Amino acid sequence: MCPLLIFLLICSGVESIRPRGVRVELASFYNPADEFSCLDGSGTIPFIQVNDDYCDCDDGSDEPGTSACPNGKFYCDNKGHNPLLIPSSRVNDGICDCCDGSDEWEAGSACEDTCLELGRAAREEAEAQAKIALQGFRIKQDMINEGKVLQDERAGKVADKEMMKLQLESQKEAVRLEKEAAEAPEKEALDFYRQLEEEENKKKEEEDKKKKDEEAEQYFLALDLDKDGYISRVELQTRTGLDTNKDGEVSEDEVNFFLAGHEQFDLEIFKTTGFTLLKPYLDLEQQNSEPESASNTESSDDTESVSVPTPEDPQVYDPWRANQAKEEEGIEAGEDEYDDDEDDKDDVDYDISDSPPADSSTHKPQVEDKYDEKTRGLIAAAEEIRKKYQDVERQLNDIDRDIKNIKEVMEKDFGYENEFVVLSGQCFEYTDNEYVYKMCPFDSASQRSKNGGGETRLGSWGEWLGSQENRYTQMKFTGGAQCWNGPQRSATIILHCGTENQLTAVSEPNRCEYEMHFVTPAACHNPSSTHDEL
Ligand code: MAN
Repeated sequence: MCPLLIFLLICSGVESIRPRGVRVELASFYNPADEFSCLDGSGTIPFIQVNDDYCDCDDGSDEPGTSACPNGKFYCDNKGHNPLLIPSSRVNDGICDCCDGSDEWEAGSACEDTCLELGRAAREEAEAQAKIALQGFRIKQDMINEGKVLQDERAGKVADKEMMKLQLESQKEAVRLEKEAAEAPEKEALDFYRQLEEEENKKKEEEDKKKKDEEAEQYFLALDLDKDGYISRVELQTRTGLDTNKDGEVSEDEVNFFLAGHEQFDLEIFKTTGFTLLKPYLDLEQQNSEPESASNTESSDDTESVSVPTPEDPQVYDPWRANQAKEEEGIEAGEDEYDDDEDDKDDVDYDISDSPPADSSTHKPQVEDKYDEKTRGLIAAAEEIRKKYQDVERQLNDIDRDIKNIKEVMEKDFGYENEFVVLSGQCFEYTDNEYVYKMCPFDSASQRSKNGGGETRLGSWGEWLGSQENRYTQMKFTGGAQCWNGPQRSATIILHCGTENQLTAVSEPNRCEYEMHFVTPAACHNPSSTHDEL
C-alpha cells in the first residue's frame, strides 16, 4: 500500500514523467511544467535543459540521465532486484552497470535485464543468511545460558573462598597469639645470649685494639731511630720497603704518601694513621730480606747486611733484621739497649713474620652447642609456631590470589547478555599457506610458522572495538611481539554471525597488523527484531 506522499509521487502521474536517472525520492523536484532549480540552489534553468547533455548545475542535478556532469548520479530502478545509484559518468560508457541495463540506454538492448534472476538469487541468499542468523541466534541463547551458569559458578567459588578466607584470618590471629606467646620466652633466652656475645665481642675488640696498639708501638720504636719520640721523613727514607717504585730511593713523594698529610708521626698519630698504611710495606720488606739475612748471619764477612745494624748507623739500622739476629742469639725482641723506656711490653714478640697464635675466642660455637637445652627447647617450640603461622599466611595469600583471578575473569566485558562468556578459555586456529594462527578470546592471539619454530605473540586481549551502536562486533588484541623496525604486533578480530565458533580468515593488511575473521553465534541477532539487527 502506498503511503500518502509516495502515492502522490509514484502512484500518481508524476512517476510516469520522472526524467531518466532521477531517484524516486527526488522526482517531485523535476516538474516539466516548471523551471528546474538545481538541487544545490546554484541556479535555475528552463526544464528543457534537464538531461540535454550539457551540465548547468554545480551539483550535476540537471543531468541525472547523461554523463555530462562529472559529479552527477544515475539511478537505476532495477525492477525485480535492488535499485542502484551509480556515478553518471558510467552512463553510456559501454559497460552494463545496472541489472536492468538502463545505464546503457543509448545502445538500446545491448544490456540484458538480469534483475529478476539476480533478485531471486539475492533473495535466496538473504533467506539462507536469515536462516543462519536464526539458528545462530538460537545457539546464542544457549551460550547466554551457559555463560550465566559459568558466571554463577565463579561467583559461588568467590563466595566459598571469601568464607574460607574469613576462617583463615581468625586462624591466623589465633596462631599469631600463640606465636607471640612462644616467642617471648625465646627472645628472653636469646637476649641473654646476645648480651653475653656482645660482651665477648666487646672484650675481644678491646683486646685486638690493645694488641694492635702494642704492635704499633713496637713498629714505632723500630722506626724512630734517633729515639726522639717522632718518626721523621729521614727515618722513613731509610726503609727500603717504602721505595714503592723500586728506583733505589725513597723519594719525597713516597714519604709524603706514607705521612698522609703529616710532617712527621708522633706515637698517637702513628697508631691511628701511619701504622695501618706502613705495616704492609714494612712486612714485605721484612719478608724480602729474610733469606738474605738468614744466610748472611751465617757469614761474618758481609758486614753491611750481616752485622746487626745500630742506631749510630741509621741508614742501615733495620729493626726487623736486628730482631731476627737477636732471636737467633736467643735475645727477646725489643730488649735492646735503645729500648730502655719499654719494660712490660718488651716481652711482646713483635716479629711480624710470626703467625698469630690460635685464638680460642675465635671459635664460633655451633647453634646446637651454643645454647643450653632449655633455650634450644624454646627455639624449637617458637620455630614450630612460626612455621604454622607462615603456613596460614601462605594459604591466605593463595586464597587472595584465587579470588583476584576469578574476579578478574568475571569482571571482563562478555557482551550485552554475557553471550561471550563461554568463549573465554577456548582457542581457535586458522592455517594459511605460511602460518598457523591462534586466537583465544579474552586472552591472546599468536602466529606459528608451519616450518617450525616458536609462537610469535600477536597481542593480548585489549578491548571491544565495535561501533557505538554495537561494541561487540570487533575485538582488539594489542602489545604483541615487537615487529622488526616496526610497531608491536596487534590483531583486530572482526566478528560475523554463524552457527559455529570458527576462525575463517586471517590477513596482514599492514605489516605486523593482523585482521582475523571470527564466526560465532554470539554475534548473531534476532532476525525478526529489526532494531536488534545491527
Ligand atoms: C614475521 C611474521 C610476519 C611479519 C614479519 C615482520 O615473519 O610475524 O607476519 O610480517 O615477521 O617482520
